[in-house]
Amino acid sequence: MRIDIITIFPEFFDALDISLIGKAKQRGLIDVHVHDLRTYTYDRHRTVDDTPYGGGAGMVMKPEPWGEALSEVLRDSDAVHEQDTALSQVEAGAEPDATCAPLLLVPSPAGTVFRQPVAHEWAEEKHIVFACGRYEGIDERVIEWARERFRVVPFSLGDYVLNGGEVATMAVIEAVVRLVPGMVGNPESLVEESHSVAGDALLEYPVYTKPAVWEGREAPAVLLSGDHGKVARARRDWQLERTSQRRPDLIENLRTARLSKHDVAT
Ligand code: 6GU
Repeated sequence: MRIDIITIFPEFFDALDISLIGKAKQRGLIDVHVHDLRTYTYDRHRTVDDTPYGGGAGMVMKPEPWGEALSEVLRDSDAVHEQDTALSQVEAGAEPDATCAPLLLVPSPAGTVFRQPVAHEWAEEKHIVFACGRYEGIDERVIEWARERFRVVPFSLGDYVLNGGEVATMAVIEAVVRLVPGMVGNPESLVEESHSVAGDALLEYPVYTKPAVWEGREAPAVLLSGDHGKVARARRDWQLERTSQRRPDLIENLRTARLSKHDVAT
């Protein structure tokens, strides 16, 4: 998977060399390219924003640097695509796909909320581009122009406001890259975790390790019983208890999902 990031804060992404993502880069599972938006400005002050037409607070990102940056990424993407097409032709039965335009992800508090099922979809992509703007936004004509060249998805992490798209981009990269085939050692751990698509969409149960007693607190006896059935039932109870306390909305989703499955079956 190739990932391009366009930002006015390229240093933010130095952290991609750490931990799991760093390993993915070293192993060649992902190929990350960070572009400084100011490279595509030509004035002395390298201006990327301006006051909004119609008035109002804050600044809006100017369209011209975005047009240039995205055009450069598109030229690189053609190379990615040609490489891949050549490979699949060698593999036989080369299938022309209509989904070859790169995916352009635009972090915005006005986007649709990013969730785990979407992380699984994006983990299958060949080329993802992140356009990190400031929260007041990029001139809307850039998005319209980009829709003719990319598959554009404005996304949000949730109902709160960040100053720019960089932290949201890091979050999505971490969520997506760990799902890229070959990333996680034991795929079973992906099923059990919170919000898992294949699992039950309940929160994870609390976990314990040695020592058996710490600061006078005992680990739950059932976990030391060696009875796998009992352990599984206890964990299921803890999951339900924790989820109904912290995320009652997930319990409601589960109920409606079960109901609709029942409707189909009968
Ligand atoms: Cl993706 N961007 C910004 N600027 N703020 C956010 C967000 C994204 N998600 C939640 N708040």
